[in-house]
Amino acid sequence: MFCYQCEQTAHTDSGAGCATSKGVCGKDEATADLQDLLIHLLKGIGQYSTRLHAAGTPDAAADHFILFGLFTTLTNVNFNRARFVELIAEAARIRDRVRAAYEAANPGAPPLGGPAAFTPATDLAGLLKQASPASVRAGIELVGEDVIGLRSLVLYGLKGVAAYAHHADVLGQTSPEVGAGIAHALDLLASDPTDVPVLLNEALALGHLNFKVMGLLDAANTGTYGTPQPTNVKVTPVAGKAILVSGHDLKDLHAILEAVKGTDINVYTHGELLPAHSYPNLKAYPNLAGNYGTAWQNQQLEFAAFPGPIVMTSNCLIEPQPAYRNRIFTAGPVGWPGVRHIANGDYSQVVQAAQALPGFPETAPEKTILIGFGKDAVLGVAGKVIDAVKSGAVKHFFLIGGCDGAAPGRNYYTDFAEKAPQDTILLTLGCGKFRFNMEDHGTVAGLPRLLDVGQCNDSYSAIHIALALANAFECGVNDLPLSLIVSWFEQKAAAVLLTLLALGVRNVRLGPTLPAFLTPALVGVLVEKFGVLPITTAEADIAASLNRAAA
Ligand code: SF4
Ligand code: SF3
Repeated sequence: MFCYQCEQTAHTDSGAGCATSKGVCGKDEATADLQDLLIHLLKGIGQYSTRLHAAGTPDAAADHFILFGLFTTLTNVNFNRARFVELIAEAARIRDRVRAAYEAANPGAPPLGGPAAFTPATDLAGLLKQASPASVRAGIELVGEDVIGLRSLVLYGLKGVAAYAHHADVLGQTSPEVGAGIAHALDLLASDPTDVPVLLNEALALGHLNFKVMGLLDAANTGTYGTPQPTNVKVTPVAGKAILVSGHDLKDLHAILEAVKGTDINVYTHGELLPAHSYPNLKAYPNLAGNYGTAWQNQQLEFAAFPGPIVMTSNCLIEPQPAYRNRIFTAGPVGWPGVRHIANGDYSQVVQAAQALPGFPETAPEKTILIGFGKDAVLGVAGKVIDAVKSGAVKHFFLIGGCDGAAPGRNYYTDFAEKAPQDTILLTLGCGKFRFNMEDHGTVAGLPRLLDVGQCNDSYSAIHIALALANAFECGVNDLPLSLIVSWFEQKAAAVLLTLLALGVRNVRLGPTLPAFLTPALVGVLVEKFGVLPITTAEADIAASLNRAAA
């Protein structure tokens, strides 16, 4: 096994990367190797799919499968090796189907090589023997660390794009352009590319594609559940039976709210599902009681203390503890061996589990937090925001966005939010906000100082706000009194970073550490071409941001 796709990858004397029998996240060697093989087969599908797209005859089912398959390999999504054996077999069947379509349309064309020609074994032992050439490090002795790192940047960015595209896809928002872009990237990776400019261009192309995907996701969420509104959300439990829903997937939450209709079961959101409370068509459900807990890395304590069933709809899942293993369920791309999986959107067994479990014995003293500042809510008060900047009442905006995690260096983000001057506005999104969103940050110029834009899935909204402000001030995004303080953990964040770079956004402060797959040479490119800055200390970075804006 070798994996260095996330921020918490192992660091040892022999370098960065989880390379023993188990990754830091709990992914075991067999599962890691099977994920590599699944990606290898997805590359093979991509080789044919990109040609079918070019001919105007895409296989939509293959495109859906690619999104789902890539999503299962994100950090903290699926740890179930048996599921990967099934997915590999399904991938081979789909690859054979797109190959047949391609060959029928191109009689006499030479067969494609590489992953397109790969025949997976039919059992676990056979598959594990085949895994080594599919590793991200395969061929490193020939091409070197920089090329492997750049291929990894493309692959991990691609995984993030695919995950967002899958979220949009389940709500019916997709486009052939997305399928074509993803197949193109897989086809390129299948060719074991070594050309640095080609790989860099592909990374930026994925950044642009991700912007489109996130626009589709925004349309999917708002089109289905309405436009997010500023909303006070209870973050304290109420007496009664309870279900906890975590991850990012609004559709699963909606299905659960439908399943508990007419019962007295309270549904709580966890982690990245907090923003669900701001959608009119979700908050209208009386059973949606509030938000419970914080970010993903605290789930083992929080889930153990929750007195009802828990549903993981997407990332981030970590090893279920015995205290709640028999009352946690997975859905969609998520999986853990031995944990019950809801494959068909039927949540009746979760409802039954809630009825059988004790629920909260009493109602805690009420506390609420304000959320729901997506692009429409913020731009609805754009006049006020612009006046506040022009009058000098608001000096600067900080977008403190992205993932949370367990690294001690992540206190930086708490410090940053606490130490940012009172005449600044803090925009936030992603699960990193749980480090500071339960505090009262006050108001400035009649506006709340902390504006919660939503999930990491809502990065589109934040970029849209920045572009609209730049338009209003008749300047570029880089000339706004705005600094982006990005915390990354997994591959969705890699995709968002590529989008920011592709859109020409400079001076992104990235932490808590830089990705291990970025070699010093690649970091040099990011610093020189895109002005990416590693974080230092909150005090120094706040001062530097304000000085730059004043200069
Ligand atoms: Fe290690 Fe992260 Fe890969 Fe898990 S996902 S094996 S923690 S690099
Ligand atoms: Fe968080 Fe996993 Fe990235 Fe959606 S839930 S931001 S880490």
